[in-house]
Amino acid sequence: MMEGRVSSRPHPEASGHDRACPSKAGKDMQSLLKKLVTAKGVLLLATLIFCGCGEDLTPTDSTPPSRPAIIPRSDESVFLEEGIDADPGNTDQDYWIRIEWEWNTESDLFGYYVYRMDERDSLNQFVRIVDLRIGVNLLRELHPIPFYSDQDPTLVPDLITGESHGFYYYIRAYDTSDNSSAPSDTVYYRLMQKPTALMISGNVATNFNLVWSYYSQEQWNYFFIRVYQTITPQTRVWSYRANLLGTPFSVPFNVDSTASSDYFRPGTDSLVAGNYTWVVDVVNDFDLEHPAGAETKATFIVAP
Ligand SMILES: [Ca+2]
Ligand SMILES: [Ca+2]
Repeated sequence: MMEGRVSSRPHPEASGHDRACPSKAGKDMQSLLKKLVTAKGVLLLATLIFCGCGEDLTPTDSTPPSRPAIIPRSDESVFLEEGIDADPGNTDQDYWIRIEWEWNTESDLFGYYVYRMDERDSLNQFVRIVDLRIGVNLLRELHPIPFYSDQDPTLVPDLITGESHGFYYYIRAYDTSDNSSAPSDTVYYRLMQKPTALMISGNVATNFNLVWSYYSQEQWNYFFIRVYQTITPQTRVWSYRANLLGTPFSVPFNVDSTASSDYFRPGTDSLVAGNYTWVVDVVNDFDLEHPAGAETKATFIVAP
């Protein structure tokens, strides 16, 4: 009596009657489950998933993100530098290289791989040194410019001979299906010895010198000094190109009178109260394809 009355079945979802699925799965669920415990069944399951069985399974994504745009290096003699550069780190012992690039716009972007090659590597082999996950290592809200600061000990110049060596970097973007983009452009930097013993000499508010020590066996072109208040984003209090090639390494603050008037107490030469950071950037840009340098930073406080 029930035969032929398919439409009155209590569980129409088990019927398979109005499905596009080509298998018998809907007709005999029990038999299917038995089959699934066998190797053959696993194959059947794979076939069912592949067929889609009329469910809204998303097709496999095989489209990689576009090739990331690495940011080219800016001139060292600007206040806000961009692109590959020495990262001053926190102390005069931190030999770090920083690279920067633009955010990819794909909605399934999942992270970036960073690759590095030592210029001494006779095999010319790039090695993947880090996997940066979006939302873990890189946050769109916090990092308008995505970056990586390489802090590997191999970057440190030989502390006895002073000999330094450079590194090449490129990056790839990857998505949630682990499709990797084509490699970005390659960038290069070489870390020289860092300036040390940064100190303020004189009255910190009104009349003082910025003083440091420097030793390097190789030539450099000039030093670039940056002074800013210790807040983000950095805004220029003073920056200055110091063409010093021998000791003493000492520059009177605002010697060229170009410091920003925003940071002086009205009608005086006295800095407004606050926490300040200053950086000594040693610049070797004789070979623009193989830039070298180092940066060290220190802080000082101007009392109210
Ligand atoms: Ca994709
Ligand atoms: Ca620099």
